[in-house]
Amino acid sequence: MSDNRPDLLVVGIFPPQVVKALQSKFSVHLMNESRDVDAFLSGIADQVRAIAVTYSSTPSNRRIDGEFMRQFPKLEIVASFGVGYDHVDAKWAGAHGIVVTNTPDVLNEEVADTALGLLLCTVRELPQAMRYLQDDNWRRGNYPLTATLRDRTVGLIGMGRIGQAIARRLEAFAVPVVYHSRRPQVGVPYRYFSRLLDMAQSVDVLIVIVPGGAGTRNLVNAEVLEALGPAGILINVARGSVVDESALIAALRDKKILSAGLDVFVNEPDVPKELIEMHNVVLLPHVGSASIYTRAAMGQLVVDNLLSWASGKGPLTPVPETPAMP
Ligand code: NAP
Ligand code: 8YV
Repeated sequence: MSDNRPDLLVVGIFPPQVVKALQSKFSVHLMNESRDVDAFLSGIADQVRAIAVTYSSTPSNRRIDGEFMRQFPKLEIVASFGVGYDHVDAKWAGAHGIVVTNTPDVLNEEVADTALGLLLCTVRELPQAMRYLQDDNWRRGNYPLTATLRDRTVGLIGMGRIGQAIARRLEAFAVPVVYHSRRPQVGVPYRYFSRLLDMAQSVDVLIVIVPGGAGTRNLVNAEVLEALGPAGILINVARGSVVDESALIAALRDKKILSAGLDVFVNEPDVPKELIEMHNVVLLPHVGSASIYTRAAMGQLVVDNLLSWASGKGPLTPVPETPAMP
């Protein structure tokens, strides 16, 4: 320890204002700036009491699993940037007295906006129409007519914080909403399906907004896509792992579903070539929460969690798997 501030390891790339705020209260070690990561980590392992981590698409980032956390005998808290924390083994952390925090709620509206934007772009082929204009095709004729949101029912896979923000927007579009989750969500007016397959059979759009990780891996598989049917549209703003990517590619290629709008992929930032070359997809580079405003709020919540923990008051937004107090 260089002074009496707690030693904090930063994994992944944080906005500069977050790093600055952390540097004023912690002795900060930036893993992504080290040339020899293993030597860097073993040099600070005995001092690190806190980790700040981003769910990042950069290959240099690491999963915060038991093997990683075990290196730091004094580790007390892992503060993750983002609401999804499938890159952190929270169960292992909880079993070893380490608290994990995430950044819920502050991004709900942004991600819901992105989901609706992606849905509209996918149904009405708006990015494809723009490319048509840019390629100077308009003077040869109008862009072909597209599908519509009218007469569609949307099935949300997940009716949590962001799911409910998406549903509210769909209500304003006069689009009927139904949902699937493991148990009914108290206080929402939408029809609940306990079986995803039943819901896929009765809707025209599926929007995926559940956590990633083992519990949801390949939840949307070939059978679900087949049930969605040839007019069906899949929107994924959750995690790539929730959708069987090979089954999705096959379903799009074989016209088992109409189209897909994807903000997330199995192996980011690698996106399968087959998807990139398809016409009936809209693909985004994981930008669900990526506005200056919302990323600042998420960064601030990471800082506030760490400050609250360091002051002895306990973290503000611990995840359910880990203890609420330091
Ligand atoms: P949340 O409030 O915890 O809601 C999660 C929902 O998923 C709940 O309705 C939950 O209901 C359901 N669920 C969980 N496990 C399930 C399972 N195995 N099968 C079916 N339903 C399941 O989470 P949130 O704040 O809305 O965030 C959701 C996820 O969105 C995050 O975890 C993250 O991965 C993703 N996300 C992506 C972006 C982006 O940039 N694209 C941005 C933010 C978040 P039950 O517990 O009753 O099943
Ligand atoms: C961010 C996200 O892309 O919150 C999440 O779960 O996926 C996004 O908001 C991510 O957290 C940035 O690291």
